[in-house]
Amino acid sequence: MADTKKRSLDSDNGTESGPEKKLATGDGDGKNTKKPVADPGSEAGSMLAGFQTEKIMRESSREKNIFIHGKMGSGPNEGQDAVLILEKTPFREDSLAELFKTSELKLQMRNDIYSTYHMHPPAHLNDIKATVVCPATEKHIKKYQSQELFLIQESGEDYRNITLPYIQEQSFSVQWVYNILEKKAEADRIVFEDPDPQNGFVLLPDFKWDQKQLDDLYLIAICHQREIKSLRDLTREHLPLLQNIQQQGQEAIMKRYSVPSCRLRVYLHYQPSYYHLHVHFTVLGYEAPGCGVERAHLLSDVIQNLQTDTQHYRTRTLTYPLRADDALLHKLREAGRF
Ligand code: M7G
Repeated sequence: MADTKKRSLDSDNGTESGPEKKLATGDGDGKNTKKPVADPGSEAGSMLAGFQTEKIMRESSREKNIFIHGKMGSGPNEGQDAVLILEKTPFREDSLAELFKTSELKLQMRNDIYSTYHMHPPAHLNDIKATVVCPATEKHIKKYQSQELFLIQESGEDYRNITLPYIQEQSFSVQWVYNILEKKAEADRIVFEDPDPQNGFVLLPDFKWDQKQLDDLYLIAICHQREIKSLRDLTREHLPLLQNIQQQGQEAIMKRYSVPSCRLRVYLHYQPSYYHLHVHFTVLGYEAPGCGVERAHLLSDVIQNLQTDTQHYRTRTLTYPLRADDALLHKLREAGRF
């Protein structure tokens, strides 16, 4: 069984052995080639230099991240609303020796056998993952704002009468999904693709994963079919698609990262943020945001439920959390459903 805990995926000496391969590229068939990746970092330059913070939306010293709403200070998006997420990256076992050797250490305090230090590693061992959403809509800003959550019980009828019209009216654009499917973006990140228009999908790293280590492995499989919005649309006719995603997705992850299927949590979100069917693959032991019981539906359960009843997800009451300021919550409340 692969030890995913402290495995690094970006060894500086570039050696490729087992799962410690560089993640540079995929050529779409699951092979790990050595083609150089376009370095998106080079185009970013100092685009955050004039970033103006308007509000700290969320911050966690335990998770070492901060969610900021602000305005871009320079570049083509100057003055536009943006969400900026900064997150300290996990430690990598393979860089520890270099960390010890090259960091500057300043004594903070010493007492008996105890001492604490400020450690200043060189820049390349001290990176912060930055995610920028720009221009950010009001809905994006709300998505990242900490808010009280309420659990909703949505019947099949509620879905058809309230949720579906709401989704059709206002949900996040899925342009980024189409860009992936059409190879207009992230093409060099594709780990596996089955191009079949009915049952095929693209598997690639989720943008929450920096791919530097396996202990927070996170990939998404995006199906080629465009008309499946979410779990609610699934019937038995989609079983070949779902089984294909499960099987080929797991195989591709085993091949590329040496993480076996028994170490993977494979699930769909209900509600998702983006209404184009996709499946999340995260490694067990990593508490990925949204992997809790109130939002995640294991793909294997979904498959079994559809095998038992083709109308399962059309008729069953589904439970999920909504944020206090979510317009859908207000619509359900207006209809006396909450
Ligand atoms: P979701 O269940 O619709 O919503 O999952 P969530 O974001 O509330 O979990 C969408 C998944 O796609 C999430 O895990 C996102 O991190 C991921 N994702 C979102 N965007 C905009 C991108 C993107 O541009 N590229 C990639 N690779 N992943 C993305």
